[in-house]
Amino acid sequence: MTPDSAIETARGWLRAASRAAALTGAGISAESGIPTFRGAGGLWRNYRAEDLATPEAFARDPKTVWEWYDWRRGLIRDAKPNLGHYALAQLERRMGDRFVLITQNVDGLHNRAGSERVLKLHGDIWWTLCTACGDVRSDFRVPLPELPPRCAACGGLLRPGVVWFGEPLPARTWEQAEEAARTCDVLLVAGTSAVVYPAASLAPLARRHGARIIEINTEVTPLSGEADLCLKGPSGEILPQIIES
Ligand code: BV8
Ligand code: ZN
Repeated sequence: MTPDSAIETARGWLRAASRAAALTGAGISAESGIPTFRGAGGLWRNYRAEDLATPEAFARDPKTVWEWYDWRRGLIRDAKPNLGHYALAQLERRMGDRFVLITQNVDGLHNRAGSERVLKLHGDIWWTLCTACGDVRSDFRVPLPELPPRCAACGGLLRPGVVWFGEPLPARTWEQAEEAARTCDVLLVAGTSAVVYPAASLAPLARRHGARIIEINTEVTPLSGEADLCLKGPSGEILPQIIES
């Protein structure tokens, strides 16, 4: 299928959908200058993200893990949402609660682009959690005054409010994401390598419930063979084309 007719088909499916959902990954923020996990930018001081985003790494060396998050918070603070984020915010305005946005990203760019209902499967880099007293709060300071940062309430060690490998996803959020996948007619899957679970199980779940899967990615992924439509290219260019009214 030529890209134009594929774009036209995707637009038609989306317009005809009574319920739609989108699952986004790090690739949707790539055009905002934020490195993806498994692309070239996924390396930091020769560490792999998978080696830093774990409770074991944090227990062993909280300072180094926080240096990575502090560096990313700085990048994200200076980044701007791109046209892909804005297109999904527009889709939410058009469809209301018939549209659900699910993200694996912790950068908060969907919110900054105007999306109001965002299911954050892996948490939010702007939240901290106290490992001693459980205090949870948003903290936008960049850079943080000390690494690792300390709890204002009890002086305990803070951790980033994100879900690390080996940790369960927030239960209510995950239930809502599964419900969205089961009930949507169209699922857009944009900018994800589809290798991290359980997030990667949402597209097969949607498909089993009769949804059409539209993948938007610059590469082929393990999902590509199952998607009903694969739109190859940057999400910042493709999402506006398939969503514009
Ligand atoms: C859990 C938050 C259980 C932190 C993240 C073996 C087999 C299968 C599964 C497992 C296994 N071993 C372990 C597991 C489970 C594990 C997992 O899936 N591991 C993978 C690596 C195999 N999962 C977990 O541990 C999860 N928890 O299972 O708990 C449990 C249950 C009950 C009780 C106790 C335990 C937790 C997973 C969450 C981990 N946290 N992030 C942080 O961000 O700092 S995951 C991390 O990867 C990010 O959230 C990221 O979003 C996510 C997925 O990556 P992607 O978003 O897809 O990004 P990636 O770089 O990979 O790909 C970018 C894509 O964009 C590419 O395809 C590229 O082509 C494309 N792209 C680039 N530019 C563009 C573009 N596309 C469009 N436009 C562009 N411009
Ligand atoms: Zn505390």
